[in-house]
Amino acid sequence: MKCGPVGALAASLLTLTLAAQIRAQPAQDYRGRLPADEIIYFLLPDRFENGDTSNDRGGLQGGRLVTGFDPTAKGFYHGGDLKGLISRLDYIQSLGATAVWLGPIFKNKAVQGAPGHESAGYHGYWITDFTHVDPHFGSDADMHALAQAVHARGMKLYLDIVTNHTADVIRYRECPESDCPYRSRADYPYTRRGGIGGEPINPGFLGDAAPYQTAENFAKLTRPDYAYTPFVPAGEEHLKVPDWLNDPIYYHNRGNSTFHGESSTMGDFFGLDDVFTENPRVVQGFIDIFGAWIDQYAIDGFRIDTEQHVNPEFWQRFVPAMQARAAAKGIPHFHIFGEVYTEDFNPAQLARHTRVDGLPAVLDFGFALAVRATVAGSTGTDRLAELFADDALYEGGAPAAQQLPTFISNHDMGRFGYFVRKGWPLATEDEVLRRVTLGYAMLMTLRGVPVIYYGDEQGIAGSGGDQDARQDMFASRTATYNAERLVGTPSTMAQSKFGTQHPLYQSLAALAALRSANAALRGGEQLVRAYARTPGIFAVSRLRANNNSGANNNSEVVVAFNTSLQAIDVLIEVDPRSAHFHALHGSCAEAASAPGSYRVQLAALDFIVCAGSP
Ligand SMILES: [Ca+2]
Ligand SMILES: [Ca+2]
Ligand SMILES: [Ca+2]
Repeated sequence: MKCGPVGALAASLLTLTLAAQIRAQPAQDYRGRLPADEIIYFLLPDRFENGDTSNDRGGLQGGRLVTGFDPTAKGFYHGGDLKGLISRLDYIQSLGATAVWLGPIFKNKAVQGAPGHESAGYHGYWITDFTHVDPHFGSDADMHALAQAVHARGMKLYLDIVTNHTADVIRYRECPESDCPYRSRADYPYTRRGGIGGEPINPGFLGDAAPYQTAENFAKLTRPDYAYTPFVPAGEEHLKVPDWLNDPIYYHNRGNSTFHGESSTMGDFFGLDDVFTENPRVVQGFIDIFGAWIDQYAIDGFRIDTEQHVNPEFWQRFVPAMQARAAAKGIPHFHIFGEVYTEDFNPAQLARHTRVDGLPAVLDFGFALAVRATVAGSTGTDRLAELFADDALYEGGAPAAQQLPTFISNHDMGRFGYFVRKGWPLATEDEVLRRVTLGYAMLMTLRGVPVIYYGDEQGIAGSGGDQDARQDMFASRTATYNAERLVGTPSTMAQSKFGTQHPLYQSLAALAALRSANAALRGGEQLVRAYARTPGIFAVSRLRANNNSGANNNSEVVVAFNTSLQAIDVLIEVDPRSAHFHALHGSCAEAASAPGSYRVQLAALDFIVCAGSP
């Protein structure tokens, strides 16, 4: 019945050998890897490692409401920076990650919010200067050093970018508290000031619809006061960089989004200034901004924040421009994946953004919810089968779904350990650890590009989403974090957490090594082999993609999971040519039971990875 961590410990020697081999590869090899070959490690620079205490206040003088620095408050800067990250790249690479997805590092408005409700831009999503690194995180020179260090290891660097909004700088005369309700295009047309009874303005402007997104039409939009009267507060007239971003004409100025209807793309995200992304001047502005980051730092890909709040035509121009910019820089497989955050994460809604917007990939929220339902909940494994059947919806179909970044924890929803404890409140700590291990086993072996959320490998679970899922890897001074119970260790959040002995670190490293060594697990076609209406068996075959992999790679790799608390003993269908099997993880039957049939025996919450051969 022993499973997970013990098996992983046995595999850890193999892991370290493979990790050393991966590190020994010539660094330029990384450029040849496809997006699906990567294992992504997602971290928030403020919360990862503090390599330089002299930048903790971002060069600002004063209290926390000026500098944004308060390591005791979860909504403020804690001191992490790029130098700290550079010092921990060995830790990340030893885990088996091949790419780092860095939370936004652009200069932010340090503190925002109404009196008594202030918080800081530690998360990086309140950008004022799109062209420089936030001084809390270091300097542009530190960014160069980071990009160089990552690439020298043969790893890739993905930036988290925002084009939907900037920091909250613009205010409206009608409601200075930033709580203005959304005013629609019908009620407040562009051609009247403050509603249909108002004075005529912007004569000849035909609006923002796709056929009219031309420089000629937008030259007629000269007044931004059709819905509200926007203004930039005194002293902040040139806060944003590049300077064109300071002109209210380049914003929608229609009040706060309700996240429904037209306000989804035109409304302010909780007061954050919503950019007029239909205007070709704005499109070119963002192409220039983010193209320069590719040019200067040889960035390998972008994660796009709040993607669904920007009009499709913007992406139809922006995405090819970024791919061309990267290709010109010698980066052939630049990856772009959008955050499409919807109410139920229906794959149809996610896939729409690959078909209409032309995004190469979106973050697979559907995967996160399916694993949560089946492993942190008690939904039948048919939930997973349904998810993968819908891969047909993505532009390019199932092969394109191979490059969707998958995850089970993130900075907004929360960590998988939290969901397990919430879903199984009576579970023993051993069961919680097994469930988190099983969830990560699915992430590392099923189709998609695995994204490991920093700190999960140390057993960080947290108490919720957002600020409650953004803990410090360095010794925390935040009381709520320090009161948390970690999974799989008696350590506390008050200690630095960069050891490599945690059972989840060991399991993840073993799985990462397995994935990196096996082409079928990275980009192989996935056939769902077995599932049930109840918790229990879920099995797939990964079939090796046609490539020039070594002779000892098998054509079929069977991966089987048991999501139930009972042992299972079942037959699953396999390729009739797979007569023999050897174990890549766990205990695998050595031969098929008959051509096309394979016996799977699994302890509670266990999994196996078995490579077939003729
Ligand atoms: Ca620092
Ligand atoms: Ca605003
Ligand atoms: Ca928008």
